[in-house]
Amino acid sequence: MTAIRYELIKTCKQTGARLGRVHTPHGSFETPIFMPVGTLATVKTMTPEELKAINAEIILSNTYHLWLRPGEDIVQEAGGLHQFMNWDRPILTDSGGFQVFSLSDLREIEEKGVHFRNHISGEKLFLTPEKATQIQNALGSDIMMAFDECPPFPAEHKYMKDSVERTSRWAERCLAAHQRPEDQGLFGIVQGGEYKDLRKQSAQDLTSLDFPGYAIGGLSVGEPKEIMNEMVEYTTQFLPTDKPRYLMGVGSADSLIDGAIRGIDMFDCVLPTRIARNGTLMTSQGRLVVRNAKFARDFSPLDPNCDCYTCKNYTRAYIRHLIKTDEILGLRLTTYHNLYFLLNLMEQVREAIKADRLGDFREEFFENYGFNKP
Ligand code: PRF
Ligand code: ZN
Repeated sequence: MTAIRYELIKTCKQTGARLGRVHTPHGSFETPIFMPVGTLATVKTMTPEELKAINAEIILSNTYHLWLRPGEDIVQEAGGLHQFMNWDRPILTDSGGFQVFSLSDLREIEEKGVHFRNHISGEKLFLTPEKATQIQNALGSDIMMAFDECPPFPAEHKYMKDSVERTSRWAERCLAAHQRPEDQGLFGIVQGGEYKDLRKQSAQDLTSLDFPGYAIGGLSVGEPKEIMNEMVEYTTQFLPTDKPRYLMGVGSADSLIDGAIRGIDMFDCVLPTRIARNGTLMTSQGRLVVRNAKFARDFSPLDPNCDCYTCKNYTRAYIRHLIKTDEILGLRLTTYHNLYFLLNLMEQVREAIKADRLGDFREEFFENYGFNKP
């Protein structure tokens, strides 16, 4: 009867990373996994066929954006988000909590919800846990997220404690408002910033509510990487081992590996698609800024070790030209490569877990990527 089920397949003997499988009403996927972001019911520049060609198994979309445009009623009338956008694999929707805080100025938080201005029209809006849940029920995503507050870094302990407690009350209200538990799973989101006592309190509050999965939110908001890793490592001990764990908004290659090593199963981030559109590529040798003049006559592929469509057929010089002249094909080719790169990286992470060698894989990868810190 539950929409989402997690199956733990094995843990890596070298690192403790988890290899698992998440079952949803639109099929299952192996974890750890990266979810490309399709904010407005499209992963910018990519058709669903292209996403499938690079083995995207689940994508993320946004409650807040789809509520404003085109409106969840229209998506529902289309038959739900899967039908509306022609994507028949799993979809996760974020609740709007984070977007309200990151996109809108003039917001005011009260117990009932958040007042803010529409970032497009300036119109005054009010989002509540019930409303965020109702919108996600109308969209019909496989995995819905609870409506939370993601405070900025750094925030004072007193503020964070009040916020964590409010987020727990909101999570309970989301569960109560949820109308489709049989075909949509609602995940709770642990907050608490850089404070261990609050991370523990938040995780304990949420796990007592028995969600089918848990996210770790409030990280990758400007804190040093060491703090993020420490908080992830600390928080997972309070999460059940038989439910998926999702680290929200994290998508750099090194952080995906370091998150997997700490027991994270799911990740999402606009990073690969966003930086692709301004000409920054993720490669096995680190980041490459293809706009640089030094690539004007470079007729080699973006990443000589990549066998994606872009790398098999086009040169750095050509892609640099497309990006500098704002040609649409440039955006498509760079987005395709960056997503391929990260999805392929996660495939390698899963293979390394199967072989109990994720620690060795991390060393090799970081060596080539030009990082070499623990
Ligand atoms: N909450 C929600 N979405 C998010 C975050 C969060 O804390 C983050 C934090 N990096 C990204 N996306 N609801
Ligand atoms: Zn490539």
